[in-house]
Amino acid sequence: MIIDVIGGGSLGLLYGGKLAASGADVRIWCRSAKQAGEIKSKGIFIRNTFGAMEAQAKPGTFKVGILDEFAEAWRQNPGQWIFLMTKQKDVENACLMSVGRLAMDKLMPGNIPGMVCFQNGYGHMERLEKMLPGWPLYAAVTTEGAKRVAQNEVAHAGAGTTWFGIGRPSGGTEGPHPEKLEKMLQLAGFSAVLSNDIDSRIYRKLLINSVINPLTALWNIRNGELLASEQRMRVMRTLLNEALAVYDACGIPWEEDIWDQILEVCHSTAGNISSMLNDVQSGIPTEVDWINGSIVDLAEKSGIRAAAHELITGLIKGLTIREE
Ligand code: KPL
Repeated sequence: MIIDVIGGGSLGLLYGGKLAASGADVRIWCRSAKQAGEIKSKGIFIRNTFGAMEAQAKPGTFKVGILDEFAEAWRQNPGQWIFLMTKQKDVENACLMSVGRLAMDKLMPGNIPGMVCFQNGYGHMERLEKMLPGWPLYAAVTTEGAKRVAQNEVAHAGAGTTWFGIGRPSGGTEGPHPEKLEKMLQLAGFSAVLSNDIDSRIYRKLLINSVINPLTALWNIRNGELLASEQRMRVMRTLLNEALAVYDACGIPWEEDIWDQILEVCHSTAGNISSMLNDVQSGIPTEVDWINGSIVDLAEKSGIRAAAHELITGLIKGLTIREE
């Protein structure tokens, strides 16, 4: 079973590297030829929190290329699963350069690969469904913590769990042997779960990210530092309460203990830098439009306003000039 990993960011290197190191048949597709060349000649290194080597994908044990080459390589040797591991803002672009080209091929339903989409936030599954009608689209929610530290190296900041399942827009079309994919991921050392309730995981993660990510980014603090003062926790609560009112207005269910879950994530990832703070520190656009911006959109759709989420979206966008 061939797995094509689209994206050479932190998650792409983590999953691609660990899968290749476990002997899985993996092809990794990067945006830049420089990164592809670096990975091809040196392989992929995954280090744990103490800097020790957790896994190493040796050169020659997997394939690597640039996005532009994906469609032709796939036509010559079709793969069964695609992991879309780009950021939300790059979904369309990366897709147009790679997977989207296969959409014109009129593949027979049994030959269409399953695609697992690892984006944070909300909205990408609907957009992908328009680009890839009839494809088996799976959404993934992961609590793995990873940071790319070199073109071919990733620091595995915290082992988590990855749930994947058929996202709502896919209309229930199954990918090829999803249980086999689950096993392959487990064999590679991931705690992977094939879920039949992925939408509630997505909505729960959206709540968690919409509270932790913008505040850590705005205050330039690690996740655990959110718990350091009553005042910070009151701001967290304000964002959460507003998001819950939006969920109620949209008829989206939420769990009674969601506040405790958020506090638990702050504890268990206390030393981590959130992905949004990481983007701000790297001076690149954040995913705020698809996290807090999604709460604002959901609110608008149900005729209410999410003023706090609107405000925080604007404040975060002000932090990275290129987002203007
Ligand atoms: O998912 C995360 C992120 O940083 O995007 C959390 C859960 C906040 C962990 O850092």
